[in-house]
Amino acid sequence: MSDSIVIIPTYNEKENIEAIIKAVLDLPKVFDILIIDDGSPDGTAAIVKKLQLEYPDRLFLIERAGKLGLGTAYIAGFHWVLERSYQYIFEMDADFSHNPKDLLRLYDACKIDGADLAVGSRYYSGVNVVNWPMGRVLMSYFASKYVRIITGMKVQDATAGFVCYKREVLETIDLDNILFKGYAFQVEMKYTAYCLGFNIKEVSIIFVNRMLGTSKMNSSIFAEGVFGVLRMRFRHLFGGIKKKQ
Ligand SMILES: Nc1nc2c(ncn2[C@@H]2O[C@H](COP(=O)(O)OP(=O)(O)OP(=O)(O)O)[C@@H](O)[C@H]2O)c(=O)[nH]1
Ligand SMILES: [Mg+2]
Repeated sequence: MSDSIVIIPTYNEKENIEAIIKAVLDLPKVFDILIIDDGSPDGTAAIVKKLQLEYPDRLFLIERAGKLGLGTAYIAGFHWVLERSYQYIFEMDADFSHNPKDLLRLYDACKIDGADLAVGSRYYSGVNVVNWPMGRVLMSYFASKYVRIITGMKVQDATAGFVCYKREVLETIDLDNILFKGYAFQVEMKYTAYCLGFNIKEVSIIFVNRMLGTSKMNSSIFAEGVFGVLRMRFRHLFGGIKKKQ
């Protein structure tokens, strides 16, 4: 078994799922994969099950009844991973917006450079986003600026969904106390790690807009982000962010 596992949440990713799994499994370093599929109507889970016959010891699947949100998908994945002995746990999208090759750089940032949480950052050195409509770039870029102003956390890409956690971070965070389901989940995990004193390191990546499949981004996810960050700040001010007992 590898020391590292990549958690990939999926909802209707039939066009991408086989290719993204093979891209990770073909990397020079051994990564296992855990797919969290929310009952995708397009049959994504069936494709994963077929591939599991080829990779029984490296490819795992959790199926959930319906679309329950990216945040809760990762929390379910973290609990599964913590029942096993993985030391490095990654978050990655299924649509090739994140380049699987960058997993190695996130791994090194934790394993060699001492980060507790390594963030694949679109905004660490300029704006590294390809083919995203200008509106999305501005919304995402200013969302991170807004998070920095409200929380004081010096992370350039606070909503980044491409990260590596050292096991200790997930063991320390009270995962069942994480509130947010959508993109605010990504901010909340980084802010909670920051408030608990963990060392966050950004690694510059290039984010490429998805070529295949459809976006799951919607206005309610955006609204959760705006008000959620304020709620996180107040929660911290009133001692609500604690280590898992
Ligand atoms: N399990 C699960 N996965 C989800 C859910 N929503 C999104 N995902 C997956 O989370 C990842 C990120 O979602 P995307 O739709 O790519 O979000 P995005 O990158 O902001 O939007 P695009 O720019 O259109 O790609 C993808 O792998 C999705 O399939 C969900 O509710 N449940
Ligand atoms: Mg995407």
